[in-house]
Amino acid sequence: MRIRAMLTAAAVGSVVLTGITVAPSVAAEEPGEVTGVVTGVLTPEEEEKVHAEVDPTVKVDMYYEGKKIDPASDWNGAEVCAEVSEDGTMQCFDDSAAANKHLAVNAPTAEARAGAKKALNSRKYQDCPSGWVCLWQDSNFTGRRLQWPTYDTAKTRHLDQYSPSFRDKASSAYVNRPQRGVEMYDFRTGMPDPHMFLGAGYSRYSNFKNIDYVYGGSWNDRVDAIKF
Ligand SMILES: [Ca+2]
Repeated sequence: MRIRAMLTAAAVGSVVLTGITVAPSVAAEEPGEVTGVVTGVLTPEEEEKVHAEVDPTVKVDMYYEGKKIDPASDWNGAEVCAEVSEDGTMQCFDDSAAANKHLAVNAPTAEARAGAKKALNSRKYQDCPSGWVCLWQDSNFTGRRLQWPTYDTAKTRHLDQYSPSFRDKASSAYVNRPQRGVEMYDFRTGMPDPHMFLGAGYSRYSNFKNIDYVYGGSWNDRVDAIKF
């Protein structure tokens, strides 16, 4: 892995200024659709400027697994390539997870590093579609997942109903809808059943270990039923 140059603050500034002007896709967490598209032709001055800025004969160096990719080949099996230096150098990866892991540390700007880090840490919850409630077996929205749609009225399901049973397994959750929270239960014999409420409004719970359980400990691996 080679990163060519550490950029100075001034250079970073110039990257921002000369970057793509469709800003929402850079900064927004969940960018909305672009509603307007403008098409047309360049003025002669604009044309001269853009031609001066790009030279298709100057090839960009692309690296994958520590080696330069043969320009005559495809990407040697890589799936994602990202610019990692202001000189245009590209680093290629097997998948998004590998890319974000590398870029969280090595991307050329602080903003790009932060974005990669965020994507690396929270990407998984987006696997739960809008309008659904999801429970994962592991923390940080990983492992086996169960998901339930939003009906007109709330339903209750015992997690022992699934095969293999999901009872005492849930560790993270995402309520991916604007309204109606979720209630979860732990059935206990000989003592009142604890319950907890997950808020509506696209709320995420990355680790049930962070949620206190009324009899001590946490809610991790305790949920027996869900009302959604
Ligand atoms: Ca339980």
